[in-house]
Amino acid sequence: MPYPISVSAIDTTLLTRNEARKLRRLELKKYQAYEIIAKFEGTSLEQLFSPEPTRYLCLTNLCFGGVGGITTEQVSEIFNTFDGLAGIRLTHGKPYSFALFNSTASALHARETLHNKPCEFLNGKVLFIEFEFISVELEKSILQDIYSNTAWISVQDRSVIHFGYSFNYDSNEVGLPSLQFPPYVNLLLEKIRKLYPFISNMEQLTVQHYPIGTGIPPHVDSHSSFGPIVLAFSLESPVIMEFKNLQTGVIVNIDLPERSLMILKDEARYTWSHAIRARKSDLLEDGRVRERNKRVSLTLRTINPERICYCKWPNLCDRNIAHLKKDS
Ligand SMILES: O=C(O)CCC(=O)C(=O)O
Ligand SMILES: [Fe+2]
Ligand SMILES: [Zn+2]
Repeated sequence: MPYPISVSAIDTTLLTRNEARKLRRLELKKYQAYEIIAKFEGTSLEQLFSPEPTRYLCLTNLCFGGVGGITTEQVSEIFNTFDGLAGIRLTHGKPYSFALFNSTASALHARETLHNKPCEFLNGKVLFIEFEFISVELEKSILQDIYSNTAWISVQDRSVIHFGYSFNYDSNEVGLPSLQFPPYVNLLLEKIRKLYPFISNMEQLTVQHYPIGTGIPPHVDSHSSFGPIVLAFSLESPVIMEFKNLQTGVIVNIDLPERSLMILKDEARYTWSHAIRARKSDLLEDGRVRERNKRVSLTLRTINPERICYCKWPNLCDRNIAHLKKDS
């Protein structure tokens, strides 16, 4: 694996500001991953990585548990598609693992196919994160408004308030029309639609308060109750959200910073479950442990008026148009 280049040395001419920002963020992540390896192993990268190809590939941000938490089977599923795989060695407590090949050529082929290729899920097609979407001042005033509300109901260890429509956690279905949207939400939606014109008017808002150590179990927001886009704002503190591909079992951890907006669509909305693990700290990609703090989220959805889902995954769907056609 070649020695990492410095982030400041990236040529960003010909790129838009947004593309350049994304590239810099990616390079920074890679740079940090290399630095972490050097730190854990207590030696320099020149000592650790051969300048010539070898039979070994180092997989960064990948281990049991924490960020990149994954099983051997899940990694094997990706690498088994390459000839000459000899084995996967996952580490415990170190944020990197290894793939072993029978020959240098087969290792090189796998590396050329995978290295620097963004994960389908994260490449900004189905999951988007807008950092600092909400200003510090706006966050403060939204939180003031939220904490002065008295309509909280308890759900497991967290508290929720529903606006637009209520939600029944027993039947996992949208309920009756409820409180009107607070004015700040309309402001946020106006800004979202400028950046993402494909997003229609949201109709249901859930405000949730997570005390330290609490989370939300793995789930997919009800297909039949809600539309194809789910929005989630994070306030007050960041958290790691765990996504699991329901078809392959692959797990991807996404860091949701405070004041960010997350948009889920297509696969991210329908074929991956999401969860926040109930724990008091999160393990970050750079190996640091981040203590949790209390967190507030605002999730927004549209309503499916006929309670029918038109998604492309009827086998993962609770009430798909394909099932209904078959039954009639
Ligand atoms: O708290 C969050 O960011 C997500 C909440 C969520 O997944 C939900 O309400 O369905
Ligand atoms: Fe959800
Ligand atoms: Zn569906």
